[in-house]
Amino acid sequence: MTHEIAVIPGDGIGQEVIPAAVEVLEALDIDFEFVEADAGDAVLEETGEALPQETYDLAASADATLFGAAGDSAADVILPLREAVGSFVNIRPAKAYPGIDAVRPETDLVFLRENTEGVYAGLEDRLTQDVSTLTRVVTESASETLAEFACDYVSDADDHDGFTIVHKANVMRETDGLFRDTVKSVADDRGVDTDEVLMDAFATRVCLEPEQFDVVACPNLAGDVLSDLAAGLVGGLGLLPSANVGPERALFEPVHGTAPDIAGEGIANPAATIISAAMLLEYLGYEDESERVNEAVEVTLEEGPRTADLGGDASTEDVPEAIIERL
Ligand code: GGG
Repeated sequence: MTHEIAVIPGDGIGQEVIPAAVEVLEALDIDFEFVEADAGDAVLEETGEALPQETYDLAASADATLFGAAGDSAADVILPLREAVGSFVNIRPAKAYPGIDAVRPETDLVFLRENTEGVYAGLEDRLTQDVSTLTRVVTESASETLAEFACDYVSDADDHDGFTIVHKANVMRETDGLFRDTVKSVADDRGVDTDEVLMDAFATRVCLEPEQFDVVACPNLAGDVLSDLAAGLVGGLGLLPSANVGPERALFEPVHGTAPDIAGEGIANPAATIISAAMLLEYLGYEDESERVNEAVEVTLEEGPRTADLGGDASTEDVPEAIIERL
């Protein structure tokens, strides 16, 4: 059976890390049809549209999507693309790898980030020259959907013992109050253990003792920010993959953005995108291939070649070559 994979490199280093991940996927004996499409700042400048309709339609119909990075037009690119695949959760694992210099080598976390609402609902206004506003949306239904997913996620694997609800319900009483109460109530009904931590306290505690945490369910912005913080604990953003999962489709992307400071130099670390491709393989049912890619990435991170962000001098292209040799 052929799987259609939408490939959307986006801006900046997305143009470099996506071909590296596609190269690894092509090296596997799987019937993939890759269909490339444009999105982002460059296409916005050319056509006046950051996300052409055909790119949206492709993501909405492909079996899975591999996305690179969004720049200034992120709100008009990645948010609608997540909507195109119906994604309700952004899974962001953050773990330290053997041989990589990490601030906290004991880190092994998975963020389950609500992916449709919160402050990313797009409800912003400029009322006067002096005043701008943003409406934060939290619904019981989206919180329930995330909670059901979190319960399934921790129940499906042997190595998770419940999850942590991260919120700021002591200040955002209505919105995060609803989020916390709904997630807790679903977990209680399902017999899944939870604890809860205020998001500011979480930021400190995860830096000091990341081993206290495992699976974290949180609102949209908190998940975006706290996973970047966790990247700092494990060796940088070049190591964090993600999956935007919906009921029937999913989109996979590195957590990092466009990295304009190094874009075009051929030195970007493709590891996060290749690990995202391994998540895509698992999602489509290719568990063995996914494991093989993850193992080859781990060996390559440990033994090299490594890009400059990890202390090496390899080019972006050197990395998939080494991974493919080790598959
Ligand atoms: N590949 C990740 C990416 O493009 N990040 C840019 C960004 O601003 N993302 C916001 C988000 O993940 O919600």
